[in-house]
Amino acid sequence: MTLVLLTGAAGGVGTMLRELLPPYGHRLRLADLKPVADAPDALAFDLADADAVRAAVRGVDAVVHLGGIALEDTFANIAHSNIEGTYQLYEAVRAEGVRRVVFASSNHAVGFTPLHGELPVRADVPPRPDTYYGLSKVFGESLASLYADKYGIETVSLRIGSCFPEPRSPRMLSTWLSPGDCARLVHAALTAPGVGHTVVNAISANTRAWWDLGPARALGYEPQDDAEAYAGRILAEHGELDPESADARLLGGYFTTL
Ligand code: NAI
Ligand code: 15L
Repeated sequence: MTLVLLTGAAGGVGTMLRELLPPYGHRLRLADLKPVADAPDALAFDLADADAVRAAVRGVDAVVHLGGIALEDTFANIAHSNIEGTYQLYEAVRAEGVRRVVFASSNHAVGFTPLHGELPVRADVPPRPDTYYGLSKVFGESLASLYADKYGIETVSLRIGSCFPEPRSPRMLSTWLSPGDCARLVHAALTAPGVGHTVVNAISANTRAWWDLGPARALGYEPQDDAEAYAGRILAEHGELDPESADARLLGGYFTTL
């Protein structure tokens, strides 16, 4: 049984993982800026508050770091929650001797990667952020690399596609990460030996996938779901992807136009 700090526990992914991670043997300490529904013991603090972050991290075996702004925003807001917040998290982890972080990165760290090049897109493509939000994920991945090399703190950075209960658009038929596969991948990232800093693409076994899952599978991830099960309904509602649209041409889709 490991004790894991889950930041961003009030959010969409946090709410799903709260239910799905404990059966894998992980005990959770929940944290968010906002109150967490039905969890009176959850910690409430801003990730940029160094003392609060350090107290939250004390005594845990690992951190699943979901907290932060999850869409495009002003640079000031992104800098506060995602850049300062992630820095404070890693400083606390270093000071308290925590060995492992699973970092919720995003496809938007590489969102300007074209989809007309070599497919599937590998996890070692160069950074090509599509927003200030994506830029903050590049920062998070680089911070994880620095703390792995300098202090031996291990991180798996998950470049998540689209993690929702069901895919919501034609693009998500390629980018969906189901809740169950998210939990499988986070568990693999928490337990695989010797990860140093590893970046993996994080989607389900989608028939229309654009992303290579080799590095995720090397951690022991075996996805069970495929967005294709929803294709009939999604395509009847929205039609096929327009090949000229940003969603069809670039990995980050419409974020590249924001
Ligand atoms: P969300 O917006 O539902 O949850 C994020 C949580 O972080 C919120 O509950 C919010 O209160 C908290 N938060 C924001 N700023 C904070 C701060 N300064 N201090 C403390 N807590 C703060 O987002 P979601 O969808 O659950 O995503 C979770 C993580 O996964 C995010 O880091 C997001 O960037 C990443 N991700 C999510 C994807 C998805 O499809 N849901 C895709 C790619 C990445
Ligand atoms: C993300 O990084 C966002 O947090 C999420 O809300 C989705 O929009 C997702 O990417 C996506 O690309 O679908």
